[in-house]
This record gives sequence, C-alpha cells and structure tokens, in this order.
Amino acid sequence: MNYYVLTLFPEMIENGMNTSIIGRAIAGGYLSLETVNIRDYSLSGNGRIDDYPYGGGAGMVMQAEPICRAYEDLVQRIGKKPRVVYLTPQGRVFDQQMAEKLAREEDLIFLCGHYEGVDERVLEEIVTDHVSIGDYVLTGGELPAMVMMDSIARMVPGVLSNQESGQYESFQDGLLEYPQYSRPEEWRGKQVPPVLLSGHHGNVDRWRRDQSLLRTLRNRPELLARAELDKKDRKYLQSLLDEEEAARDADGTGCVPGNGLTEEEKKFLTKLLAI
Ligand code: 6GU
Repeated sequence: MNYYVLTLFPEMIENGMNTSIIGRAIAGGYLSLETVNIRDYSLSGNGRIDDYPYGGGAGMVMQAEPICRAYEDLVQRIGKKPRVVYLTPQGRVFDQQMAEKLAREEDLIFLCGHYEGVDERVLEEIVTDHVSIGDYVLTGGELPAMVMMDSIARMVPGVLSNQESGQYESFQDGLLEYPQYSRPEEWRGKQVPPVLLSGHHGNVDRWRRDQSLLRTLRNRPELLARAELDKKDRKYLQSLLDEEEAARDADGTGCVPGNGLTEEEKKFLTKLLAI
C-alpha cells in the first residue's frame, strides 16, 4: 500500500505515521508514505495558499490552484491516478467496511483541508471519496487521514504480526471485545475472574462471549441488533432478563437494580429475544 498525503502540515503526518506498528511497517517496506506540502505549490511562490471567501463570512478558504498543482505533480510522478480521499465532516462516515474496501487499493491519495474549507471547484476536479471520521469537528484533515491510514494498514499483508492479527478476529463478528486480565491475580484488592484461572477452555470461551454480549448491549446496542446470535448467546441474554425479574420479585418494589440493566436495556433485550 502506497499512501500519499497532500497537506499543509507534512511533519504532523510524518511524525504520527513513523511511530509504532505503522512506523515498523513503513521501515519494513509493507507500506510507503509520501507527504506533499501544498504550500510548495503556492500561486505566486510566496507560500500563500488561502484567500477570503466569495460572498463573505468568517475564515479563509484554501485556493484551488495550489492544491491542483500539488495533485497534478504527484500524479505525474507516480504515473497513475489513484483514488483521492478528501477528509471532511461533510463526508460519508468511515467504518470498518470502508477500511476493508480501501485496503484493496494499491495507492491512495489523502487531501487534508484546513481553515474554513477548500474551494469547491478543485474538489469537483480531483476528489473521488469524501470521508468523515465521525460527528464532531476537528481543526484539519490530518488526524482523520492518519486514523484512516492506520485502520487500512492493519489489513495490508505483513503489517501486523500473526499475534497482532489475532486481535482483529474478535471484532469481526460484530461484537465488542471482552475484558482482558494479566498478572497479578489480585491487584489492589481486585481479583481476576476465577473462570480465567480455571484452565477450562470451554468455560473461558463461553465467559468471554457472554462478556462481549454484555458489553455490546451496554455500549453499542445497535451492533447487538445486527450481530449473528446463536442459541447459547440468546440463552445468556435471556438469563440477564431472568435475573432482573428474580431481583425484582425478591424486593417487590421494582427498585432493586438486579444485574444493573436499565429500563432501556431491558426493553431492547425483550424485543431482540422476541424475534
Ligand atoms: Cl474528516 N475533518 C474535520 N476537519 N473534522 C472532522 C472530520 C474530518 N471527521 C470528523 N470531524
């Protein structure tokens, strides 16, 4: 995978990407990264690349020509026209599926905007994909570009070691990760869940699956609704509701928290298990 980044802050990209696993992958030749400083393509050679917005308003707009020149120079050098991803909160929201698709490309160009935006005309000319990384506003496209490059790189052969790739499998079935524990067995009075010390692999696997289900219910119920659940999964989720009922009966007031499911979680589970 060859990454190219058009940006006003190449050092930010270089510093972020030449570190840790991605840095190792670049050093090992599994990835390549080239940053292009848009400022080097300013119109009058004085480094200015922005101007006031037509129609008025706050802030400055990055001009079309420097970006287009930087792009055309890059395309000429690499001898092909890869997909161009423009990072913008107005884009399609990035997810694992999009990462998987983009990981199949040989080359990707990222265009990072700044200030109030980029002249629309150059976007129409060169951009193939408008992408956002979530519903919040950032000061520029550099961090989003790095987020995308990191998650795409994980799927490029050779980037992760065998051990590191294993980590990925457990997110693939659409549930959140189960909790992890390491030594010591007791830390500040907190014990490791005994099942993990039992040596019973079947029980460990079941416990982990149940924890994944519980976490997904708690934090990302919309993922649980889409996940493929087998009989044992449904049995565990039903047991959460049953425990809740038992706790309520013991008290009679309905105020006992039981295993701590909220009304919303109970409603959600009841509906899910009815299907
Ligand atoms: Cl891609 N860019 C900016 N500036 N802010 C964002 C974003 C992108 N995604 C979410 N917020």
